[in-house]
Amino acid sequence: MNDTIAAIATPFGSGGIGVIRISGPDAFSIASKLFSKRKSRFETLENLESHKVRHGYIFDNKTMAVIDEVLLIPMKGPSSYTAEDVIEIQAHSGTFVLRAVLEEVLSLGARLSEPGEFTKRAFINQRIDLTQAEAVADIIAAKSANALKFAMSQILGTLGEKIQELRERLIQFLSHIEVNIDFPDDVAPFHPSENEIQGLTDVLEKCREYIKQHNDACFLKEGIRVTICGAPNVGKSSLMNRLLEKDRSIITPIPGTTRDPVEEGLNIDGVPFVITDTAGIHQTDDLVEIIGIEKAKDHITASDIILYMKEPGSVFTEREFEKIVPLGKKVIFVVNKIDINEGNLPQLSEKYLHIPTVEISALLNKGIKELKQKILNLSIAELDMEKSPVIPNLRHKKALEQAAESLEAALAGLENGQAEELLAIDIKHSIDSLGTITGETASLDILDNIFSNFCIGK
Ligand SMILES: Nc1nc2c(ncn2[C@@H]2O[C@H](COP(=O)(O)OP(=O)(O)OP(=O)(O)O)[C@@H](O)[C@H]2O)c(=O)[nH]1
Ligand SMILES: [Mg+2]
Repeated sequence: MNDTIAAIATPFGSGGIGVIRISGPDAFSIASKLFSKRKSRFETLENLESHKVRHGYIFDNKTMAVIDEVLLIPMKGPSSYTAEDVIEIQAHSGTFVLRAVLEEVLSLGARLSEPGEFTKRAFINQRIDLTQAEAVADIIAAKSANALKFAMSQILGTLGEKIQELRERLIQFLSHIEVNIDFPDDVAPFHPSENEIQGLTDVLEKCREYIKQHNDACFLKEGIRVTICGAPNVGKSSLMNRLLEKDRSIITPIPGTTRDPVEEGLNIDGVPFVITDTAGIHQTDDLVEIIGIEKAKDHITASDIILYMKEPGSVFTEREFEKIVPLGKKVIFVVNKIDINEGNLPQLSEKYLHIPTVEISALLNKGIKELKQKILNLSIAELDMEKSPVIPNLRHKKALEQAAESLEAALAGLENGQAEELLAIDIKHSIDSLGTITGETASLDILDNIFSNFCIGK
């Protein structure tokens, strides 16, 4: 933490501009040794005024040749990304030129940063909490408008603040118990008020609510898995291509065309999906088809929504349906090729009438919009995006589960008249678990794990 780090902060390859970032106590002195206002002669800048963009040139310190024409942005700590002295150099973006500038910076005493080290310094210097640091990675990885919205809410500190509120309520309760433990003779025996007990129950409820929000919304990051399945030749690949609006799967009149599952990302109204086209499921002796059908079944098991396809005129049997679709899965019944035989649709029995049905013609591109809308409705029915701006990630969820478990133990202990010392231990566990979310009590392992997933320069 006492040294100065540097890295190329923009992606490799050609582009408009590329940014080199330097952070640490020597950032300003390094900048003054390689940056000059004039291209003809090197002129050391005595004072780099903070937050003022300067135009100039980067020099090779040995040969005194100009490496690039740049903009230089000095930011004095703590008013910077890392809360340390930071220099950002906007150079031309080419792999060679950026490396040349970076090498110059390193030769003047900076060290190449590790992945996520700039953000880690922002966290260690307490400019941001751990949830905000994680949100930086989420913003970079966001694949949909909603994922970006939630990441932005987290970077503004919403989740961190909510967790902090819960922790503070528990800390208050704990201090009440501890007074009793430390000075048993001076104060009345420990009897939490109704209000205090209600407080614990409220915190527990909140933990459970956030866990539920994680479960409801985690698909926003990974994408909801949708698998198209059905008999050979019903038009699964044709539907796949219509959904994606591009020729991704091979379509032929020959049954058994698709063998390997074909997977592709799709965004519907800002919600990310992963759509899979699979081999037609039927009885066969063809070894390749058999393997394809096994893979299709694996995808069906792992998917969140199944598009079960049929043709008009074909028979719907419960036995076949139940063999393919696991109990409790979200299903949409898709009847394709309505251009051929509109009247004669497969009849669903009473038991399956609740399944949404959509009639389409993949060939004529009919009914695809309605199907997309049904897929969307089925996915986000339970999630109120406006009301829940706080979406914990998997790490937060695990910490919340631990916090909730300790709180349940504490509440049960209160009912059974458990000793104050044991009660204090449970409450303390809960406080510490919540602290790992914001980073207050996060171990080095947790920190390393989080920041090693960042890119270099962030
Ligand atoms: N008339 C009509 N033909 C269609 C429609 N959708 C697909 N087809 C035709 O049906 C045939 C099979 O289409 P595919 O999309 O390859 O069917 P599939 O279910 O992927 O078939 P397999 O991969 O072999 O299981 C092709 O000749 C398509 O042109 C439709 O809506 N109407
Ligand atoms: Mg196919």
